[in-house]
Amino acid sequence: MQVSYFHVAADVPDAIGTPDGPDAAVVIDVLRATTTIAWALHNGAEAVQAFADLDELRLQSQQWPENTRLLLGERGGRMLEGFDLGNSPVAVIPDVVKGKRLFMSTTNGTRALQRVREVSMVMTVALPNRQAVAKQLLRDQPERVWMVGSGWEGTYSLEDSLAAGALADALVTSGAGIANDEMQAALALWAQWKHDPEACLRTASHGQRLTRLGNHDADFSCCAGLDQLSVVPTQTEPGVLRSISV
Ligand code: 3SL
Repeated sequence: MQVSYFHVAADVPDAIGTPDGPDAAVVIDVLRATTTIAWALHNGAEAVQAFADLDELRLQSQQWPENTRLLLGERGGRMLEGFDLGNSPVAVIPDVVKGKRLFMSTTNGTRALQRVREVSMVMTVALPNRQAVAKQLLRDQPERVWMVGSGWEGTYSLEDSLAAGALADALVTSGAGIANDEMQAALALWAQWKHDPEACLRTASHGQRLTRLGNHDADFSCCAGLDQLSVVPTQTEPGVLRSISV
């Protein structure tokens, strides 16, 4: 297995679906989309359906029974008008999400998912399910794995690189190879912050943005919690993530 990391969707090479393309893609949005997805599926959501485009989300969600759907999302960190939930991983508790389909759109995370949706194996990872995703990859042994960060509006984000390094660390110790410099740098970042990931999240520019928007202490703590969940959010049809437990 060879693992590469791309900081943002726009860096992903145009090779998906060709012999040079990936066998698996792993999307990362630590603050907060892929953390929320992991917790929502862990807490019993039927599926998370991700949309880059809000009009498309509204259209598709209306075709779903009202009592089993929830609209979840944000722009710029703020909950969207008319939506049921923002993008906080501590809000997707069992009482709220169990049995529901979550129609989700976020500033960056769902765009990254859209970029790789044609890859035959697509998963999402965050710090709470890092080891679960590593186990699944080690079991499936895709030859070429592309991790994709969500960043912020096309720019690098520290916390996504941290999680890429955390996942790579678990893979490399089981024999995976590093395929690009971005992945090497992410590993170095993980080595620096692994004893205090929450400090890294709070230092990151998006962490600071969330702090400016209000108290997000519970979100920081949740997003920084390492290896707590066994759920592997896996794309089972285009844009739809379901829970696979390892
Ligand atoms: O950018 C995203 O997709 C979101 O995760 C950002 S936020 O943390 O919800 O503001």
